[in-house]
Amino acid sequence: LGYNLLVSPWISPLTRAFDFLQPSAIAAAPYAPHESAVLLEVLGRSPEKEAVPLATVLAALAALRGRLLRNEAPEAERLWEELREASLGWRGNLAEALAAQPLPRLEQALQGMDYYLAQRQGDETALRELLHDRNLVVAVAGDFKRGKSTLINALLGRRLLPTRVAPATAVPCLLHAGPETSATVVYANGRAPETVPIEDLERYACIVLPSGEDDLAVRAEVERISIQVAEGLPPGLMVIDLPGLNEEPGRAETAREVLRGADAVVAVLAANQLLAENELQFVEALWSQGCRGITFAVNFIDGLEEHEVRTVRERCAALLRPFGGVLDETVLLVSARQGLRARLQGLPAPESSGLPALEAHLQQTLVRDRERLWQVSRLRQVIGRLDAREEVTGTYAILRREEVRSTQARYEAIADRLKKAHHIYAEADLATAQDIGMRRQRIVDHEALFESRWAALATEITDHYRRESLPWIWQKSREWLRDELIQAIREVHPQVTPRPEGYLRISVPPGLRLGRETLLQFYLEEAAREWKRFTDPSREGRHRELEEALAEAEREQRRLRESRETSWGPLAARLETLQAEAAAAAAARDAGVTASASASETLQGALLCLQRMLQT
Ligand SMILES: Nc1nc2c(ncn2[C@@H]2O[C@H](COP(=O)(O)OP(=O)(O)O)[C@@H](O)[C@H]2O)c(=O)[nH]1
Ligand SMILES: [Mg+2]
Repeated sequence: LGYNLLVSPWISPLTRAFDFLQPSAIAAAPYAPHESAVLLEVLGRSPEKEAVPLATVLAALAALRGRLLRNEAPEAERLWEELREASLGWRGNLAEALAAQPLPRLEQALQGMDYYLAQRQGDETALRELLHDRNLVVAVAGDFKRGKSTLINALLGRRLLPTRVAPATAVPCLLHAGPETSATVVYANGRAPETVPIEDLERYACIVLPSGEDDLAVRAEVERISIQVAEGLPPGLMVIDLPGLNEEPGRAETAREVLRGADAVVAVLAANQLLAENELQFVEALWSQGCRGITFAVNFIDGLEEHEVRTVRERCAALLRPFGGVLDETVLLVSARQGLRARLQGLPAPESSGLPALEAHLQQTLVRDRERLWQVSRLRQVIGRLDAREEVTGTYAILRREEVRSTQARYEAIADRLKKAHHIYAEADLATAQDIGMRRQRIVDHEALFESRWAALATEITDHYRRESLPWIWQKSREWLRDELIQAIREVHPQVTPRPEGYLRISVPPGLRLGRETLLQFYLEEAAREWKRFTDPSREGRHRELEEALAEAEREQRRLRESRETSWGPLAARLETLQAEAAAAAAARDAGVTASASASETLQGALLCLQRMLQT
């Protein structure tokens, strides 16, 4: 840029970012060689005394920020913030660097910039419009009731804009020269603009007073008012009367938005309330955005005594010096009311109103130096907007990255809980299944015990009756059978009641001629009956008990499964939505990173383009 600066405020964040990127990114193939060259040039100089061209540092910043954003490490984000902080003041430096250029170079730079923007992918029409619209935009700004509207009226020599004791201007009023004086209301909701009689301006431009409620509906949708002025305004000048900056937040924001697009600013202050906290902030903000054509009109001097005027002059000189304020050059003491009064009577504004001096100054800066003012301002605005875009998109991408991280963390936490729960459930399932199996087995064993004992007894009986002699069968076997039976019953059912010793009955066979087999059958049936009589109740009772225990275990298993469904279901569903959320966040992050990378590239390219155009 032909303008050098000390790099000290930027050197340490640059070094840190550069060091951070060294291993991962610098070696990577797509790293543009000139970025390394630029950075090495910056870093190779001593921060104390050596200077580097501004655009070089800015291009390095843009490049580094872009790279940091694409880096996933958390440090990259901190460094991004640091670089952002470090480069905050550069727009002012840029404005001064540009102001030092000869006019033909500035013109060349504008054309080069326009060409560059036309080549960029994406629609840069809004930015290019800034380079094509040759109007010089002058914003008249300040807190409410500083006499902004009155001052414009005084300069025009007529009561055109409404003024009031209460805050009056609610929407920006754009004044420009035209064949006749008229006003066009532009609506915010897409309604067609409407030309209204200039006398009715107050109805559209003013803040509603409690009495005028019917106007509210109309005014809420008014975005701005475009006013053609037949006399008193040089062509190519767009003067904007703004709502107060300390007003209702919506209107104040509108005013600030307009200010960002202003090529020159007339800051209206009040001599009797010089530079309140927020006024100082607004001036500082303008200055740091690189706005340089600031004229300070210190109004309301008509109410001051001679010695008070002296004090005001001294204070103005001291307070406004950091913002290019030079007494009687860019800082002018005026009485808008006095000037307006004289002019309304057809008289010239008196010297004491300060208006002639203010006019002379405006004539110089806004008319004679307008070309330079406009060119510097538009180049600065284009770069400023590209820089703002880089920051906004970068911050957006960082926030989305954060979002991806937090949804992923939540996803993992829930997935982990589900995994653990799965383990616990599996173990519990196994245990219940084992328990149920065991209970089933118990029933089987229980039945088997009775059956096998009976089978053993029956075999024993059969063996005996076939082996022993018939007399033994006739005389002894009944006793023998009785003992065997009691023993078998006691084996399967030790606490049997009534006691079989007393109550067990085996009948005597009916006929003497019965053969061995028939006797066997007879005693078997007798034994079977008594066996059943003594063992069935206990066998069945125990069987029922075991069945009930099994049923209870099965019920418990069902209960477990159901309760699991209720806790597992929502968790699994949450996991699914989180998965979708994480995917959406990742998509937003990717889009953000792409947009930001492209914004970084555009800014970097614009700065390099500026540097080239101004060096040739
Ligand atoms: N005494 C005096 N009053 C003024 C001066 N300039 C404006 N006023 C009054 O201050 C009030 C607010 O003025 P206005 O132009 O509406 O202020 P704005 O809100 O900044 O546009 C009106 O009543 C004006 O008449 C001035 O230089 N001296
Ligand atoms: Mg006003």
